[in-house]
Amino acid sequence: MTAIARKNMTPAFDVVKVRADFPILARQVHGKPLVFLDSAASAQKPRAVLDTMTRTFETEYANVHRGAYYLSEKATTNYEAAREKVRAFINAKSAAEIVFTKGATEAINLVASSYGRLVLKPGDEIVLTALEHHSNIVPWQLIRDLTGAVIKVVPINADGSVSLDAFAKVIGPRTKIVAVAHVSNVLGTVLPIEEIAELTHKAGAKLLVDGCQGIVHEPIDVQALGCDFYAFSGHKLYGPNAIGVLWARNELLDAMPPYQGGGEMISTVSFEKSTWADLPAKFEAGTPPIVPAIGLGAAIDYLSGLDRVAAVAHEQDLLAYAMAELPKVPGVKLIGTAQHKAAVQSFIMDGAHPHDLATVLDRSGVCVRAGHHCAQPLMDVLGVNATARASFAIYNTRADVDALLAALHKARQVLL
Ligand code: C6P
Repeated sequence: MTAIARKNMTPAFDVVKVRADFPILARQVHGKPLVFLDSAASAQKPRAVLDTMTRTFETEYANVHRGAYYLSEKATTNYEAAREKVRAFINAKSAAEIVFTKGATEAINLVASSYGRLVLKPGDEIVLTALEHHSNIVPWQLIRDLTGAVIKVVPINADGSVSLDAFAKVIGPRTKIVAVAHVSNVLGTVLPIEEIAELTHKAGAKLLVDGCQGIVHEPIDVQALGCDFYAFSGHKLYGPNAIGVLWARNELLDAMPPYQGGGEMISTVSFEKSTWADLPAKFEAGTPPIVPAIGLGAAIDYLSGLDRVAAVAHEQDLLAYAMAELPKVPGVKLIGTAQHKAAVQSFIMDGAHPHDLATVLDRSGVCVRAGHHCAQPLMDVLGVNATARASFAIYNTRADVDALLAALHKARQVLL
């Protein structure tokens, strides 16, 4: 083993082996080794996922739940096996509680539209936080405007944390729904979901967790978290895009009206009246994302084969290293310094627009995201138009952080 390989290894987590599982990491961009620090936007895919999807298309593809022939039965078995893998991965009680969607955005829209329509009356309150992604704001605005409900916002602290006191002040007798990110995609803040669930339930309301970033960075047990809805996207979890998951308690899904109508979600149809299929089909209208779901199952198999506790420790090491070293680059300021953080770090550089910064970093092979990260209200609170953001995944190394730091020094010379 080379010295570089040894430097990149923590005892329980073999990042060199993990990197070898992700073919794209071997490529260069602009003649430089790829340093991919934008996994919060979409993670790269291990070969196991790519191979599973190719094999499915090449040898086991047909529509699901319809055909009385071998291939359709095989595809159906694989699709439903993926649902069971998701169930086990998040410790849901039953596979009927796992609804496949095309992403977290659709999952949240489903809840806002269906559950929101069921429970919200004029004057009822929907509680969000100031750090939410647009996907956990706009669906609630749409249902607010239809029902006459009101949106209330829990403020954040200067370091990007959200205190329980602030929740306690905003959640009240009119609160029907609390909807919060598990992990902020901009600040990396991890929200105290179990405690928020307690406050929510004390008020007789339900808690939706936008788990897009949360599920990536720590093992999830939806029953232990105590929330009522948990939404996430496959593409951030090393799976394909066009697949997401809504988990909800069975009794809630049972009570909720369908979100979309069409094939698959019905039991009977006549021009007078239609009746609905059992869960989870009631919420899966039309031909579902068959191969993406199977690909997500492969991503879950892949992650389950790793020591996830060691993986979290590895990512936390990268975060701590980046948080210590980034401010040493002249003019660089960290945005998001809460105590409990996942491996996502926003920053700005004095005198350089984050977009220009990201463009210059790219010339060094370093991919970071720049912009408002679909969190414009948060940008307003922070008093910035945009940030640059480095997000770390299981395949990143301290050498990647070093490459970012070197590229930032170079960028200063180009931009300032
Ligand atoms: N964030 C980023 O931060 P979709 O597009 O449905 O897969 O995920 C939407 C979404 C919802 N909630 C959170 C907390 C998110 O981070 C995201 C996606 C990406 O780069 C794209 S804006």
